[in-house]
Amino acid sequence: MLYPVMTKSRMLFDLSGIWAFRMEQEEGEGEREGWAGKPLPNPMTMAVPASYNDLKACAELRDYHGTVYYQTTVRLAKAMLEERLVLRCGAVTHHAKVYLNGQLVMTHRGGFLPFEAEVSGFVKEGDNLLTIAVSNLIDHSTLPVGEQQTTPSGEARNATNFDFFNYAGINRPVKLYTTPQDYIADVTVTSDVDFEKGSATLHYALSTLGEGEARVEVYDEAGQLVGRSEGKTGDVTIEKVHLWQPLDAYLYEVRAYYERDEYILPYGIRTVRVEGRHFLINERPFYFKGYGKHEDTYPNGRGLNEAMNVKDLALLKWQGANSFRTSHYPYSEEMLRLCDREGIVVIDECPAVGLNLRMGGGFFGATQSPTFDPEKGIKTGEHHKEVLRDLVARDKNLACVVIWSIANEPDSTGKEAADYFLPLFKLVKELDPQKRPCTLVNVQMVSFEQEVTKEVADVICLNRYYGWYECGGDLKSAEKQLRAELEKWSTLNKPIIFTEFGADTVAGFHDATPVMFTEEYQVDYYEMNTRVFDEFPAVQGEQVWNFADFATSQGVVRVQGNKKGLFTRDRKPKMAAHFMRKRWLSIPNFEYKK
Ligand code: GCB
Repeated sequence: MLYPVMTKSRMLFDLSGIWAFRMEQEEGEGEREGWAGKPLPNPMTMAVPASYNDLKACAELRDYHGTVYYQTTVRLAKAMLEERLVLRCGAVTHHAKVYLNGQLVMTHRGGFLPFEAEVSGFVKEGDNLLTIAVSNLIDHSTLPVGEQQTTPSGEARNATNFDFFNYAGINRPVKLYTTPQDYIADVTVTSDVDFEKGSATLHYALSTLGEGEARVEVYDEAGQLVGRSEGKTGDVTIEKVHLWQPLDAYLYEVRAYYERDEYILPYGIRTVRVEGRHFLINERPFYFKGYGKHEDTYPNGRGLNEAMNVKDLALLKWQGANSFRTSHYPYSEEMLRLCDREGIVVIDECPAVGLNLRMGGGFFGATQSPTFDPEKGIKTGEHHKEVLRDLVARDKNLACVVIWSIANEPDSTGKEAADYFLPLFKLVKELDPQKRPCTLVNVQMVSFEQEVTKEVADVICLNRYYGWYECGGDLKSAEKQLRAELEKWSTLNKPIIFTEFGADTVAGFHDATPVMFTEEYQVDYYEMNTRVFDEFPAVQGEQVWNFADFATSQGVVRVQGNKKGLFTRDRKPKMAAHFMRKRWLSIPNFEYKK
């Protein structure tokens, strides 16, 4: 799905701002009372985009369970009605029903991907009432996975089967845009690089609706036309190509035309593939240095925070890092476009987290049951495919995305898991025009012997907590176990990336004899783990858990949130941030391990 942009044929309106807002007091109240068709009764004010949870000082809203209503009046000029008008939501978490003037325009399931509909038939010149009903309920059929429960005091509770706060609301911008009646619905671009000649050929395909002539023009960063081609599909060869490189981004502009319509796509040219234990970007072995992150800031919650996105990438560069994983859901298009601009390498993860009921769901509330049990297990199969389809459709043209992550820490053992996950690898390979490498992030509880995706995964991604959950406080034993495990994974002759390793650390806790939760212990933890990584040629990357402290469900293992950040939640470095900075500044992006 195309990101909405302003061009000479397309008008774009961002509906961000203050909307009216109301919680349902009981399920179905909004529909019964017809809230979508009239001004909400006694509304609160609410910022869009943002998660609603932390925006007022009340626990009722923070821990709300159910459906809330957002509403705004959209005043349309006549000129907008003369074109094809589309309403687009960047992400509504987790489920949305969108109404215009009381009429249902579209519904959407899943909280981290965009959706849109043509609304020309639903609107009129002047005032239009836009209402979005948002549900935050998650269960065994949603991604991420949760569970509906009742507390001992009789209240409905949304148990999350994952370790991040269930922030909800209109988390990304709502926009209106126009296109001509004959329009470009999608643009797909792939490229072949001839490294000897220093040239590249772009292969493009426009999907269009209506009647018309199509062509494509490609411009360099100086605004010079470097190639063009006629037709809905075609090739454009660029001599003396300027490649997109990690931390040295270069973006061409692919300008697609179809009759009166123009769409402009920034496009970085680079290659990516796996060869043996090397992960090659532009044919050179790349070493991943960076983080698992979250979209998590105060008080925005998971709401788009562009200022913090800019800051985070600046801190990433300050640390000598070059990459991150969008743990544990697709991040905003705004963030990924920023990564394309800044040359940050991204592992793009779908929201498949919590598919591990057999493991008791960790500490986070779901009931233990066989993960794939037809009755008590997960029922995410079809939805998982849908989400992967939408994810690839959204991000397929981005240079920054170099790996697709199919799931984080699922129960990937046994025949049922193989039946569930192996087809997903196949599907992503089919869907992705660039055929990027795919992975599934392995949990420590699933051993080398048990992991059913290790043969099909192009890259082995490991989340390991030796020195924390395993051998906590005993780094000597932790080191021994980590080494023993790495011996096994190394035999696969595939690149291994540690996509998580970390230790909870409360900023300001210190001790001369390092103990868990102190800044000294976090430094020792990272020193030990990275020393072992350096011994193994197959380890081609290290992404710490986590970039910054983040909000999560309450529980005895969390101290006002998950404290494994190298930075605090307000982005102040802990001692380990300086330690990793020193290390990463001394590790080159390429050819660290030949
Ligand atoms: C994990 C999960 C991550 C948690 C982390 C932790 O394995 O993938 O979501 O936050 O551990 O801190 O326990």
